[in-house]
Amino acid sequence: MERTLIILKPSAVQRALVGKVIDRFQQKGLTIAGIKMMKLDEKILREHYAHLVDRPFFPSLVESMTATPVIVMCLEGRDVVEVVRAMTGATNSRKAVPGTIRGDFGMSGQENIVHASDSPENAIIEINRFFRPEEIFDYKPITFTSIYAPDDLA
Ligand code: IDP
Ligand code: MG
Repeated sequence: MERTLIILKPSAVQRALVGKVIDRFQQKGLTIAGIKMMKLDEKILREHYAHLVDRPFFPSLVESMTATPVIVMCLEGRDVVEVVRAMTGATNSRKAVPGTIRGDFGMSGQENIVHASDSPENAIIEINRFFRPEEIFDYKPITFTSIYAPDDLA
């Protein structure tokens, strides 16, 4: 089953939105395969945001992402990368559609509550960046057959 990497950013931690955001993913029917709190540093952020290191806002992004510990999660589900990106909404929270996490909880481009992997290939790289193999758990919740019909899994 496909997996994706989520970060509940310092904007979620500071504003006490951690439970609400996790609740959305669980209500959707996604499985938590891994979850922990960690403090990010500039080294890991230079890897994780390699596509942004030359942008003028990068120092501000590093400061923001290191302001508090974050919650990193590995979520599992059919097409989970695409499903979670749709739930997350546009990067700029002011442009994110209501009903999405950023659209409902944010007002900022930078302070946008949540990170989600943008492709299955990047999800694998990002999960390995933030989790050790033994921190990811392989299990099937008892609700599985009520979340998916056989043709969802074909
Ligand atoms: P994404 O998080 O929606 O995938 P990316 O373009 O990968 O968006 O950017 C990563 C993060 O960098 C964003 O979530 C946001 O926190 C920050 N960011 C992106 N563009 C800007 C900007 O123009 N100003 C300030 N922060 C930005
Ligand atoms: Mg991105």
